[in-house]
Amino acid sequence: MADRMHSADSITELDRRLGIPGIAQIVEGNGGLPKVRITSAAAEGEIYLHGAHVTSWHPSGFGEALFVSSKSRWQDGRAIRGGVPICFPWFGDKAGDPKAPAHGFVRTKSWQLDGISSSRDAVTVCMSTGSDESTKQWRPSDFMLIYRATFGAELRLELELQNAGASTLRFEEALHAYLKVGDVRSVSLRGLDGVKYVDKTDACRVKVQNGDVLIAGETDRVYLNTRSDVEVVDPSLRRRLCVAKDNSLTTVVWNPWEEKAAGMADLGDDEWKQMICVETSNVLGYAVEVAPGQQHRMTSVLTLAGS
Ligand code: TA6
Repeated sequence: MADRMHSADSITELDRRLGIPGIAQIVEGNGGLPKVRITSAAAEGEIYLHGAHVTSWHPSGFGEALFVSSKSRWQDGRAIRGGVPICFPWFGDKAGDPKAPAHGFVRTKSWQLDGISSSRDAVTVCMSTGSDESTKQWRPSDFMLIYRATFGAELRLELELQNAGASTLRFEEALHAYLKVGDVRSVSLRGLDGVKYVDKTDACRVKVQNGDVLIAGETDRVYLNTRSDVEVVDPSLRRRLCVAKDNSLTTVVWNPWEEKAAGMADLGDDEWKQMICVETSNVLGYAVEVAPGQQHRMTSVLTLAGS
């Protein structure tokens, strides 16, 4: 398993082996962490080996779609604030284990870069990570996670879990996407009307969404049993960001708002206004169970359109 592969030589070696000249280069990113930088006709983008973390995607003709905090940390063992963190094998706090890292352990791990391929209109980066000593202190399971990120006119993210163990593996998962918006106070989210949700800002009470989702305070909701696309309508940037998904039965919507944001060291003071998280996921009562030798794949597809 790849871990701590950050020397300049190893980055150069990785680029020599897997880079595609003029299209995909492996270079040193923030904090000296290696990243794949994509510059194709269809889109530009970035993904770090640290957490297999996509930090940038902008399809040609549009600006950046993802939010990354100016105060984010860029170091082993810490999560990047923004982009698309991968939450696995639990979401939020680990039940009964307050010492366990929030959102699991793969977003703070260095993943292995397995390959980069390019077609006429998209570039696919494939990474993987699996169970090892560091994961077994939290979860005894044997597993392999494979992640394919395709950068093109759409951003397609596929997370595949392979159960390499002898017993059924139960887990939660989320692609915790931070979408960049002009002003979160003026956006509306379509596609969740009539859907039940758990309101984490109100003692986890279960409520029903009425109409579009508007953000007028701290928002932390898990929408349940929904396969629907979510469209973020952004009048300030005059665009619509759509999140479509497959094999996902929950959607998390989050914005910390002012007060909570002020308490977050890795988020700039006013930056909460420029982000909304819409998270393709399987969490809470919709955790996934995979039998030995079987796999499960969850997909999220981001698209941008003018409005
Ligand atoms: O996805 C929403 C959420 O679970 C919130 O409860 C909030 O904690 C957020 O994730 C960020 O979590 P983090 O561990 O990255 O600070």
